[in-house]
Amino acid sequence: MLAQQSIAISVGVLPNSDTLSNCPDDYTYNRKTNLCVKMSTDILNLNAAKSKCESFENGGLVTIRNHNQHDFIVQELAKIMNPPEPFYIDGTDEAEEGKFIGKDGKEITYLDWDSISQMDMPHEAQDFLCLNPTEDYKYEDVDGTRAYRYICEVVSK
Ligand SMILES: [Ca+2]
Repeated sequence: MLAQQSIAISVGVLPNSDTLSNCPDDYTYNRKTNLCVKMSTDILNLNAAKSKCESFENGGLVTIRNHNQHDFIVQELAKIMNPPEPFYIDGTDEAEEGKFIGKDGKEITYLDWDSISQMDMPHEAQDFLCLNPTEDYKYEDVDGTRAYRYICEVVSK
């Protein structure tokens, strides 16, 4: 006699145009900007923050490429942060002063500096980007040693 086999029917969720196939559950996907991001709840120095974001495949600190993406991030931060705090994002000018390179190796041409960054200490020692909470999350260059919140992204495959 043949054993009765139970047939498992998997109830799959149909792919939704508002999601990215490899965007993790606890990340937020924004279709307009094609960003899949997560704002950290912990605070870490730059290297530790970077490693944490990289624990997901195709993950890293978020690279902001244009005004729309920056706007989206600022809006998300406004929803969750009160009072606002600094956040690390991707981009470094370690190799060549003043030329910020993203994690994909390409230059970041969208740089929305705050009013103080370009006038303060020598920039040789400040090679990383952070969003300045006191100036609408515009950019500040920092040395990466301080523990801040950070924004991770997972890039589409
Ligand atoms: Ca620098």
